[in-house]
Amino acid sequence: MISTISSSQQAIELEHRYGAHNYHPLPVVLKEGKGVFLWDVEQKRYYDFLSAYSAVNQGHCHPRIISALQQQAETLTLTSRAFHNNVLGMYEQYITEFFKYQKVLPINTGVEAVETAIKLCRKWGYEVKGIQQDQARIIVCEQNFHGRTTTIISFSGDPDAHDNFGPYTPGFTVIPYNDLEALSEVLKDPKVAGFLVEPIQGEAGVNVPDEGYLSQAAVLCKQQNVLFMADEVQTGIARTGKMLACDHEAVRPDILILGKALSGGTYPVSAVLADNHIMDVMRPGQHGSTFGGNPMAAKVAMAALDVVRDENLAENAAYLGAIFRDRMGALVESCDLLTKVRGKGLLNAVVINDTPESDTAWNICLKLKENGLLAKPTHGNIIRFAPPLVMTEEQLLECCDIIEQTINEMAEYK
Ligand code: IF1
Repeated sequence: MISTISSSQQAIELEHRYGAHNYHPLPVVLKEGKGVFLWDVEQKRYYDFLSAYSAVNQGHCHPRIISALQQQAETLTLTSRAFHNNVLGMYEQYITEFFKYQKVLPINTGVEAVETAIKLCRKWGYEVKGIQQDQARIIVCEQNFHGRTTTIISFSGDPDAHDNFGPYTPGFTVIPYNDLEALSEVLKDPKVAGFLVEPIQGEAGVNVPDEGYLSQAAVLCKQQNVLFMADEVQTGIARTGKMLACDHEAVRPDILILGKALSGGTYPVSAVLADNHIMDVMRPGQHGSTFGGNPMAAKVAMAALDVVRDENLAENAAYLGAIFRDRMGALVESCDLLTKVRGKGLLNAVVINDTPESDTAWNICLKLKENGLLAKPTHGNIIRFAPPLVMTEEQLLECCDIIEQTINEMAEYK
């Protein structure tokens, strides 16, 4: 029985031998994180440009969040919802006032929050909108990513996420993203209960929709008495330069889905927020989970949101994101290895001038790792760049230098 890991290679071999092969990680073994930095087993330091897919917006091991975690961990970790506890109500008031909704349903992972939103939407469809039983439809977009449970992958267009997991959950209609005509058309069906959409499609490669798409989609939904459900699991909590990506267009979703950075990456915490006329269709015994709303999650989430507000992380993300896109835009112009940079705030991606099947993006990430920066391709030829939002301007400029140096090195030998 191994008691300590003495090399990265040893750790990778153990994972290969004893762990399911459901991931293909970059060959780096991390053992410590602090702020924007990660250290591997051999003590090499890296800038983190993935932030655990935007779960670590507040930086690794933020002291205020860790302290909240530690204090609650020594006091009371879990009661289940069979009983009340002295933290949950305080948290529910905190988060509903923070995001200006009447109610919250606390849950754990992002996909559980999306599943919760789907159940809430369908139930509202039957009990409030009056849709015929088991006929409710929910509109989703091509190239979506909303998690990996069987219902969610039922409407995924990604063969890796979707294939050979059938039979699939019915009741979803897939339309093109960023296409208001297609949305307007499908909303004519009175059986439609909701529209589930990412304000920016993260996994699809940081697909930013046209200005006005979200606001006009919300208007179309309102006109047809359809719930607008924003999956802000990845785009929320200040990542895109506003507290919510929907804030860029002053859209207030009927159902707001949060996760990831809701805990600052310290604990699985997710939430679904809505007003009473929607949330009150959920009654005792109709939904929940063992850990949903536990006191640890509640304390950690309040600390994590305090940090986002007190450290002005949305403003910082907006400011640094503009600098990043300027620098990458200049790099795109100066070399033929890159074709585009896109994003909002500190959720950005660079498109590599090669086919999605090529391993160029992967090789660039390997080179970035050598140069002290960790990033990972999304689909094939797109590299997502998403550092923690606590990064300083000086650190961001240094990271731009690293990326430029790496691209120039790669361009030379391509
Ligand atoms: C993995 C992707 C990102 C999400 C949105 C819900 C969820 C996610 C918009 C579900 C989760 C994670 C899942 C993680 C990698 C990462 C990811 F590459 F898978 F697609 F970020 F883009 N809605 N995204 O992005 O939340 O249940 O995971 O807490 O599966 O490897 P979760």
